[in-house]
Amino acid sequence: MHRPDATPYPREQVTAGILAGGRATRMGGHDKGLLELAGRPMIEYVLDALRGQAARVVINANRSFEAYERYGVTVVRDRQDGFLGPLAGMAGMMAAVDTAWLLTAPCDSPQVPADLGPRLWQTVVRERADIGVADNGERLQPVFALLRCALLPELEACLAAGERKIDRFYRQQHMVAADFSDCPKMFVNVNTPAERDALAAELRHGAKP
Ligand SMILES: Nc1nc2c(ncn2[C@@H]2O[C@H](COP(=O)(O)OP(=O)(O)OP(=O)(O)O)[C@@H](O)[C@H]2O)c(=O)[nH]1
Ligand SMILES: [Mg+2]
Repeated sequence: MHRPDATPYPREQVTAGILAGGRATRMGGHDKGLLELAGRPMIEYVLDALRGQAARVVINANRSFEAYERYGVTVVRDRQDGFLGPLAGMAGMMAAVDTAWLLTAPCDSPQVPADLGPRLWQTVVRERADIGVADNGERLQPVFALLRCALLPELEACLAAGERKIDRFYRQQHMVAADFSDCPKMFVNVNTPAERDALAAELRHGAKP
């Protein structure tokens, strides 16, 4: 019998896109992706987690292009200027990639699960959906998503109409939520210096034998 949820994860048709295009105002304007966390720039944690889940990785950024290019990835700007939010970054990446799917994660959540893409994929395939989004058990976490790149015209129309909220775009599409309530660490994100210090202490502690 055909079991749609057994459809293997199409890694070769997935580009991972790291959202690093924000202003980081709560971090004093310091580019969050390049900020050190327990000895490494934050983006490196996310790169390491996503590399195995995609044919290639791109970084969405609006500054620090050379620093990000040193990771050997394509750096993609937002589709529109003006820091319109992550939705503009998603549109920029969808326009730049040549795979059928875009897997997104933010640069400021260093504990991305190694099976984020495959788990989102299972839900997408089961429901024949165009977008799979992680849910932490309480609400959608829309920056962790698997999106069909063919949605670009719809996304551009939505941005052109002034929409900035990711959730509202998703709800106009065939979207499914994927339960990640068993992975609370993936949703720990770093917005302020105090949050950075707290997570660094936790990671260092966890690294001890
Ligand atoms: N491409 C793009 N990404 C953004 C933009 N604003 C926020 N993001 C990304 O969305 C994710 C969540 O945003 P926030 O945690 O609010 O980060 P931020 O906006 O840089 O930080 P604050 O200025 O302190 O709100 C992060 O990965 C940001 O890089 C934007 O205008 N364009
Ligand atoms: Mg913000």
